[in-house]
Amino acid sequence: MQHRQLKDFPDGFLWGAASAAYQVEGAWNADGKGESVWDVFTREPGRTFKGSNGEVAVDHYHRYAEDVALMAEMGMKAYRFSVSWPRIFPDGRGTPNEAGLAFYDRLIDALLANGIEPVLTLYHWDLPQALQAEYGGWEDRRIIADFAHYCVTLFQRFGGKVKYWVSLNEQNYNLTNAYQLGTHPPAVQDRKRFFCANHHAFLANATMIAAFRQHVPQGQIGPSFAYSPAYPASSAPADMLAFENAEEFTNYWWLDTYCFGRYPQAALAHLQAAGEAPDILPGDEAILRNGRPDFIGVNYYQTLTFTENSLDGVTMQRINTTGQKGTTPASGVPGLYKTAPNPNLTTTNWDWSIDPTGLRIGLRRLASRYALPLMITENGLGEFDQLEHGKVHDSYRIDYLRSHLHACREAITDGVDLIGYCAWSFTDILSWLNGYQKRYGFVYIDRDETDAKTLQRIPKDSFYWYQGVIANNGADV
Ligand code: BGP
Repeated sequence: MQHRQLKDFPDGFLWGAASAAYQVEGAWNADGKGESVWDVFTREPGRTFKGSNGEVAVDHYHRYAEDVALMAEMGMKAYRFSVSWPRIFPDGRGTPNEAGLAFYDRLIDALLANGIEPVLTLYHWDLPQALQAEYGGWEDRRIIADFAHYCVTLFQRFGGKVKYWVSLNEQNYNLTNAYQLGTHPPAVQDRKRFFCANHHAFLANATMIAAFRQHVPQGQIGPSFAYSPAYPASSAPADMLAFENAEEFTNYWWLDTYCFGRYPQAALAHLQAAGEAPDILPGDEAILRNGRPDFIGVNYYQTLTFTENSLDGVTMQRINTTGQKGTTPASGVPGLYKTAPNPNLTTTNWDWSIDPTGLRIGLRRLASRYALPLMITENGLGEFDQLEHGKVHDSYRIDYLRSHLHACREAITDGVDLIGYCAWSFTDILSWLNGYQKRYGFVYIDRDETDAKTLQRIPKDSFYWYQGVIANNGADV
């Protein structure tokens, strides 16, 4: 579809940027905060790049006022951040920690005072360690009530001033790493346990959305999904089938369940035959159907291309966490699909394909299938940046963001109801497994894996570029 003229971004479009508590806040044990699973996991040798962790991160907990002032200078209209569950409930449940709630009050109030819409993520992976230790976190149905209690506490406290809420961030990516690859806590590799934990996360998500309707009736809520639209490696029927398998198992397994309240049929039948399906109890389907979101949050970085994979073929492989280009092996599920290179696309140094058209394709697929508004809750380029004479000339990041924003505009012209765009990330932050060398921010942070240095904030070239984009509502992208 080629357009002679593109539509403008709508009035009130949420031009933003995003972060997550563990990746920016630091202050890991300040003011009564409890431990999260990440506080414990990163202390174990060999888990993260050079043993990096979020104990200090970029010290946003203490420097949030300076960071919000920079957001205001940039003209940002929205800031997506997450609340740290163990900062509110050090033991996962019980009586809330007032000092933790007060921090987010200060942050939200500072955003609102600067005309920046807060977009609050309820869960970005930092589960209270107490709940992991007590009953295995997402593997036990007790998590559903504890998560609801935590969320309702936030609804009651912030519901009057926060309109946009993100329920679970990248349930698909986080739990795949946690229970299939063994690369996020609790570092398990077991498909049955994976689908079980994932089912509980769906139930927790839907239960909490039902509570949201009671407590924040004017608000909007949706999950953030790590969305890599699938391509077939060729038009050979075997590749097309592998592509269909990948779409069902890597995308629709989550999106259909969030939006339709049911699992995709072929994937469920396959798992039942393999003895890997989750236990679906009477009443679960009604809970899931009651949790339809108001919008879908889209975290888009890349498309993935798939080809057939024999029954004794490759299994799931770890991602590249070094930035050494070309070191990512094919990864897949035997008998279903495996990844293949796409010769039409270039990649980043971490082997993530760069594909703005894939974003347009993905937005259209979601809009057509689910008929919901979409918000891009993450999109960005992780790269090595160089600080030279106090400046960072990140023209490659500007190119990446501009081309993806252009794809957004094309999707809007195609009829997609896109309400916002949150670039990942505002400042440089800790990358979960990649340390501090894989930078995403508009604002450079003076620190590395081994030394927290000055933590000085230095706007990059992309900061001033995005400032201009926002000022003219994207008319030039
Ligand atoms: C998403 C996460 C973010 C962020 C981003 C970049 O999966 O929601 O928290 O980390 O990806 O990923 P990475 O840091 O691995 O490059």
